[in-house]
Amino acid sequence: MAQKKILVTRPSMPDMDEYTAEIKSLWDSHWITNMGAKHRTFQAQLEEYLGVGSAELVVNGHMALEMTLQAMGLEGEVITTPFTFASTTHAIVRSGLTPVFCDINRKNYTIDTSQIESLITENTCAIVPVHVYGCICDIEEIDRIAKKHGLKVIYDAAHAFGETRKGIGVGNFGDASCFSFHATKVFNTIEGGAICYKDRELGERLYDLKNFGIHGSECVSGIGANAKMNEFCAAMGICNLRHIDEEIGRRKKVHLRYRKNLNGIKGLSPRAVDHDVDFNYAYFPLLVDSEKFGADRDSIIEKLAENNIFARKYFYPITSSFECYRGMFDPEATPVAMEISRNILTLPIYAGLSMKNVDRICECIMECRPPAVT
Ligand code: T4K
Repeated sequence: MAQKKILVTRPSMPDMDEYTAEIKSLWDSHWITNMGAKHRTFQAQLEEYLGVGSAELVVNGHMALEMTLQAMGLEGEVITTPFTFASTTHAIVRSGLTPVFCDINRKNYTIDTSQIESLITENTCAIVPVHVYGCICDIEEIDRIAKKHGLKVIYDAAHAFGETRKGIGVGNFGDASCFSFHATKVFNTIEGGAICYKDRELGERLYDLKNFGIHGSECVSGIGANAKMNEFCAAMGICNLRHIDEEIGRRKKVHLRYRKNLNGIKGLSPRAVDHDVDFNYAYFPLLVDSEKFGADRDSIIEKLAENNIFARKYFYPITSSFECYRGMFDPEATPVAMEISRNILTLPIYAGLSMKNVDRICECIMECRPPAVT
């Protein structure tokens, strides 16, 4: 019998009645965008939840990155990693900057800080590290390097919503942290994002960029775009924020069940979880050593798909080898990123994924091994 499709993720949605109650006032006010009541409420609640001084709400995580790079008035080279979603690299390039790719570490696939300084030139203006899969970068070392060389640090925190390290909210690190609230994220506003920052002037420039630079009905003092979060998305944020701790708790159970099933299997490495991090269980990456396991990443993906289970190759290929960048970068310059990207898959994880289905997914993976190694 064909089983129901299991996708890599499934957006969390509040009870329909809860959302309907939340948006009812929009029919009274007819104020549905341009920093209305929901926007203001959600912004305040978000700042409190993330434990940050200031957060600017925007239309999506990508614009959070682009606007931050632009608001800082950066020029020249930006050190970043290619083991990420297209958005990180595209945001740098679309802002007129040149990405310089640093390799990642094998421990948690974030930027290899031991290589950053060798990539700094007189044209380097910033570092854009990625908390990939919600693994927090080596923030102390990045901070040290940035201070020593006078560089800005903008974290791509798209995967790290709600996480803390040593009790400090992830949005407090660097000069700015950019979050994504896309449907596929741990926390969603359908589409949406936010930039957490400390510098008040940066906040003013971000606001200009998100709202055409308008300051009052007759004053336009900045050359801005339009990246406002609308009231329906903000209302979704208000509802989903009420349930976020429960959501993360349910994801944790899925994560632990995967670990219980897969730990100790030769050739399979679930990513390590740092003990000083309060994790959000955004993704479940699994690194496959085909020689030891007896099957490679792609054959596992295929086998799962035959069983209506759709894991993903986040993040393959690495961004420096994208077709649109052909000839511009050398993907071989980041061999660890290349290797991990070729051998990693992300398994389905979301709050509503049953333990029965987690077990089924793991059984399918185990069935990929040839009889000789079982
Ligand atoms: N930086 C990083 C490191 C990021 O990972 C991202 C986004 C960004 C920046 C930019 O943030 P945003 O501008 O997106 O806010 C998905 C997401 O669209 C993207 O937000 C995310 N990263 C990326 C890692 O994953 P795709 O191309 O894989 O999406 P798609 O449509 O294939 O959906 C993935 C799965 O989710 C599907 O199997 C089905 C399921 N799904 C998806 C949607 C949209 C649903 O069940 N319901 C839905 O409504 O990029």
